[in-house]
This record gives sequence, structure tokens and C-alpha cells, in this order.
Amino acid sequence: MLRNLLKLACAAGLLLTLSACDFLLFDPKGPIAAEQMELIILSFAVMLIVVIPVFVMTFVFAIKYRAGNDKADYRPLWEHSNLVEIVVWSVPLVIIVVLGIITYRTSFSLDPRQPIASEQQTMRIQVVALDWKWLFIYPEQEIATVNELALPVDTPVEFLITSDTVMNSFFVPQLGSMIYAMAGMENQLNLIADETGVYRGLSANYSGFGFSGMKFKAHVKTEAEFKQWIAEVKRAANPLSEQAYQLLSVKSKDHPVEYYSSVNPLMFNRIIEKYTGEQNGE
Ligand SMILES: [Cu+2]
Repeated sequence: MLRNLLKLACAAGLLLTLSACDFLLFDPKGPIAAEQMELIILSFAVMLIVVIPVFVMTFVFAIKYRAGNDKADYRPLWEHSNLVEIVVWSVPLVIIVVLGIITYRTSFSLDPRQPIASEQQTMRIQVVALDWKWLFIYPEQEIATVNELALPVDTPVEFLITSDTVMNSFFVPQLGSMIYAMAGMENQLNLIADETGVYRGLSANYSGFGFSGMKFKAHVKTEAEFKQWIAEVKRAANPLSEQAYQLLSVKSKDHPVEYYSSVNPLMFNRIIEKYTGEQNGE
């Protein structure tokens, strides 16, 4: 019932929005993103409980109590009403309590570290934010790509995210949850896509000169297409050696998509570990 109402509200909202707008957050392609969209709409609707009456009353009072209307009561000595006090204090209080409960519960139910239950085995993809490109390492397939992400549909994916530069933010809006990429740290994000397609991915945290080109496409493929893609990357015959990584970490703007046919499965850990001393103030 609530879900249907929310969908209806969303559809109405979409119709009201200019069609030119790219409303990614309201076009989810996975259950996490869908739940987050419902959360946005629900919080928005709950807050409108105060906003709408205020707007209505602003106009009603302005018209009813205008100087030219002698039918309205003129009460210059009026100063207190218990009823008004109760309404203006209790409604926001209830809203805050409701939003608080929703926030508390979804902090756990939408915890990005929480594994997603599925019959499919969880796949692991390591993400490294560089200046200004995204490196994706597939430790199980032993391949890596730059600025192109591919994942099989209906398969839960655990992203392990770090940065080899300043703080960045990994975000595929249509799959849900944005999470920070920070040097010397490993962040986890569990996502699942339930529809094949190509979705926009970006850095949602300004990181300097080449930031605007720090984008990638997330290709959600069928199992067979995904295998084909892995094979295609392997055919690149371009291993991600230590030297290749050094070259890649040099600052570059609008970096093209690159395929690396092999990668040391421990590379991701080394990228994190080289900051260990700095984390401890050494
Ligand atoms: Cu951190």
C-alpha cells in the first residue's frame, strides 16, 4: 500500500519535472537504490506535512485579514492560544520522532557494509581513486580497467574502495549508496543491479583540476556478456605491472578507458598499505 502510494507520488513528481532533467535517483536499477528512493520520497512527504499548511495559511491569512475586509474579526489584544501552541509544537515534534525512527532503522538496513542476500555468489571488485580516473581491479578474474566498470546482473557485488590520492567519492546513482574513497583506508559498499544497461558513475567529491572528467560507465551485463567482456579485457595483452601503475598514477585529465589483461591480486592491498605509516603519524 505504502509502496504503491510512493510510486504514485514519484510518478506524479516525475511528470511535473521537466523531461530534460536527468533524474537518476528516481530511476533506480537495483533494490538498494530503490529503497533509498523510497526513503527520499517518504522523508520529503513527512516534511511536507508542515510545509504545505504553512504555504496555504500564508495566502489564506493574507487575503482574509487584509485591511479592506471588514468581515474578518479585528482582535488587537489577542496574544495567546493554547490550541495554536499545541499544534505548532506537537506536529514538528511528531515529524522529528518519525524521521528519527526511520533514520535509525535505515542506518542499519541500508548499511553499505551489509552483504546482500542472494542465491548468486558475491563478486568482489576493488576500486582505486586516482587523479583523475577510477581504477577497477577484479581480483578473482585478475584483470583491471580504468574508467569502465562491468558487473553481471542480479549478482551482489562487494566493492572495496580506497584512494591513492586525496579523498574522492564513489557513486553510481542508479545502483545506490555513495561512499568515500580515502587513502590508507578500505571502504566497503555492497550493491546489486537488477536490470542490464549502462549507468553513469562518478566521483561525488571535488578533488581538483581534472575532477569533472573523473567519470565512468557502469555496464550491467548478463552472465554470458560479462564473461565475454572479461575475455575481451584479457585480450588487451596489457598487464598492470608496477611500472604501468606508476604511469597510471600520474595526474591526467579526461583519461580514456583502458583494459589491463592481468594484475597482481595483492596490488590493492599494497596501495592501501603504503599509507600505513602516515596513518600512524610516522
Ligand atoms: Cu576514513
